[in-house]
Amino acid sequence: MNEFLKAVQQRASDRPKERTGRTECPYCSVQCTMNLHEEKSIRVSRFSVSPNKEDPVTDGRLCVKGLNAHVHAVHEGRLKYPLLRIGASWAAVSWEKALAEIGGRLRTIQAKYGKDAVGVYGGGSLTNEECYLLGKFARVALQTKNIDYNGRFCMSAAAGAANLTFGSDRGLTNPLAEVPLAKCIILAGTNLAECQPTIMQYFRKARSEGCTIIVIDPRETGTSAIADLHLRVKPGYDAALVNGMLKVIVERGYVDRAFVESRTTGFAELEKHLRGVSLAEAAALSGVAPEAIVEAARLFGEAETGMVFTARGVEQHASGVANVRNFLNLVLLTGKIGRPGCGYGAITGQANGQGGREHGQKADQLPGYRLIENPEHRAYIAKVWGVPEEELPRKGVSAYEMVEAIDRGEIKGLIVLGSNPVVSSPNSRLVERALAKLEFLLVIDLFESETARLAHVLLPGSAYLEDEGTITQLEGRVVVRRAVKPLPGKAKLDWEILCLIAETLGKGQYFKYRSAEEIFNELRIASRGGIADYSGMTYERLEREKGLFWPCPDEAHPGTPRMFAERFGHPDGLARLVPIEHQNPKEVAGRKYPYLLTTGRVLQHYLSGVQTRNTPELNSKYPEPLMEIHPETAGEIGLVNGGHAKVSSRRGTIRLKVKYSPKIRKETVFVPFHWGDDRCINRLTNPALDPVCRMPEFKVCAVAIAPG
Ligand SMILES: Nc1nc2c(c(=O)[nH]1)N[C@H]1C(S)=C(S)[C@@H](COP(=O)(O)OP(=O)(O)OC[C@H]3O[C@@H](n4cnc5c(=O)[nH]c(N)nc54)[C@H](O)[C@@H]3O)O[C@H]1N2
Ligand SMILES: Nc1nc2c(c(=O)[nH]1)N[C@H]1C(S)=C(S)[C@@H](COP(=O)(O)OP(=O)(O)OC[C@H]3O[C@@H](n4cnc5c(=O)[nH]c(N)nc54)[C@H](O)[C@@H]3O)O[C@H]1N2
Ligand code: SF4
Ligand SMILES: [Mo]
Repeated sequence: MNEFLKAVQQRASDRPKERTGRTECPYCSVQCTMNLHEEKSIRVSRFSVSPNKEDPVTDGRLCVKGLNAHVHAVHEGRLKYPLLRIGASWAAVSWEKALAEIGGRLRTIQAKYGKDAVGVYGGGSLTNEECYLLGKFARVALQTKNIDYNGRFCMSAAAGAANLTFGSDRGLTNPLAEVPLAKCIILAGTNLAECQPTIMQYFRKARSEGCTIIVIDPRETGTSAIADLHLRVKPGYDAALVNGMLKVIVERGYVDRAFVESRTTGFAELEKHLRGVSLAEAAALSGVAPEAIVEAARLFGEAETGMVFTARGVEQHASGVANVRNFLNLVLLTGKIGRPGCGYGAITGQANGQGGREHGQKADQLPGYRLIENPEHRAYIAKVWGVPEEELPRKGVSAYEMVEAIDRGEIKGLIVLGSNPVVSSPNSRLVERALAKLEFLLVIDLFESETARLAHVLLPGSAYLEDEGTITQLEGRVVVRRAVKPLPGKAKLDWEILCLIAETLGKGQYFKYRSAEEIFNELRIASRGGIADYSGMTYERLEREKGLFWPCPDEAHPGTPRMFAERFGHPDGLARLVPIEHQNPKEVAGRKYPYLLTTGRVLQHYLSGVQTRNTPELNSKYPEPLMEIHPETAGEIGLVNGGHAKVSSRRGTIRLKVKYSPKIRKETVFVPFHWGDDRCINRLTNPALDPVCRMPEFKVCAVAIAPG
């Protein structure tokens, strides 16, 4: 047996077999902690969870997904053995055989077509250690430039905007504890009540202390229920709406002149641009009454303190970066950042949505938020990894563009870890078609996902209960998650699998880790001096101090809960105001496709749904996608509540159950995206990409609707 594999297996048998202890929810970015309990009887084990009252963020609150998260992890249907495709079926094989197959296939493809012919596709559910390792694996073990991850579909627009405007990107600039200090809060395109339910308490508390809450969303949600003012923007028109607000802010003298002068550049250009903006046009474009725009501007402008939060509703557009930058203009013009109760937050999505975009699994990036095209950054990381700088690949392409390259035959082999692109990518029919063309697809998952079904080799990876590592939650706080349960069957830890494949490719000397902590200690060095500097963090400190906020550049540093108190991240320390021209969405409603489709989430399901559809406690409450539609619009089309509709875009047609939603905009329908096959709404969505960050336009496309 391969010595390396022997060592991995020895470690597995040495690990404690305890099955109870403190863990963290694998789902959203709040990272609620909880205690897992096992009740053993002779034949079966029953698992349950209880809240952790000492949680630093949630005081022990858990949402329905967290309460049931363990169910998928202990599910009988978990993958337990490496599987090899034989014709239309799978054969369970040993790790030796699976690794030999993987090594052989990858080597053959790279010898025949070049190093870049193998791509790597990662995810934001992975720990920091695994995200870091995946980037290193692509650049050092495979030496391919083609690596990217599902965060392109998630945080990329907010990250792009924050980097351009502030010179640094951390989801929330302030800790959640400061939310109740804000006197006016704008929640734009974020449905916290269903997507991060356990932090709603902060917003409720703010409200009870006199804060005014403005929600910007085309439909009614659990979040809009707490709003004092709900602006039902037409999908795709946030930038136009904000231009209207900015105009009012300038004209009515709500600009914080001292802040603008001392902390920003670009005011003159922005002011000039706003002179050309008409409130009437902003209202007509965005579908929000001019009086409501003025009122929103007044409330935010007059408030002493205030915060703006955005999420995917504003960001998942082909103009996502510009949309977010306009909200940042609002924050900067009114001087509402860098002090208590004043700041901006891009609500991160996945468990490790934040850390996942910092340590090198992005096409253009190296660890610590460094850039792969920057000569100094390359030299530093090459030294940490012990490889010549010239051998590090250059920048690759974004997630959806990687799929297009597969479709064109330029990428022949792909490794997918922690994502299900067949369900979660826009224009998902193309993704299915492209992945089916691959000469070799390796998927490492917990279940046979829609993507895994197309694999040639399917490896059983680790769930959150089994896998130790650090996660950077939405505040920018890094926390340690400990393993509380052994792996099922022959499954292995995700990071061990990467090390094993590296060994098979003859690069084992760069991947000799014995624990996640050892990987973290290397990540700390790799991040030193970078924007996202973790070098002062140790597992011991992270546990003792209940997490640390980055940057944390040395072991005596307390971490940075509030960003930008004195300066922004650009070399001159100033933030950039910028004029934003409104752009129409890539598809507007027309004769053939007269309605607008927007997509998103429901409380009970998570992303592509592989984990939550395998959780009966959640799935039974919301078993199929419902299309939310205004009853009047439904009446015009001839649809009834609970009946079915056929929905078509330029890319395809699917059939969905109808749900009346009296407060959604009349031209807009909303469909959640947690299902595959003929219930996959991404068969309809538009893959038009943002020019800066390559985010697809998930949040608006034109559709036709008929009874069906
Ligand atoms: N229950 C649950 N929670 C989750 C997840 C999940 O799958 N399920 N996923 C996690 C992840 S990865 C993420 S990224 C976050 C996402 O969290 P959110 O971004 O809050 O979730 P979405 O439902 O995608 O979109 C939010 C809102 O945007 C609105 N919207 C649509 N189009 C527009 C528009 O053009 N402008 C504006 N202003 N609003 C618009 C939608 O109506 C929706 O209510 O949630 C995280 N939490
Ligand atoms: N229409 C539409 N599409 C969207 C969005 C939208 O709002 N609308 N939102 C986008 C957003 S924000 C996101 S984040 C993406 C996400 O979409 P995906 O990237 O597809 O995310 P998941 O469903 O989390 O996929 C995770 C896969 O990895 C597996 N998995 C989970 N945890 C682990 C682990 O620890 N180890 C291993 N080995 N496997 C694991 C799961 O079983 C699942 O098959 O979807 C995007 N797609
Ligand atoms: S899904 Fe989010 S809010 Fe719900 S328990 Fe998990 S981490 Fe907490
Ligand atoms: Mo996301």
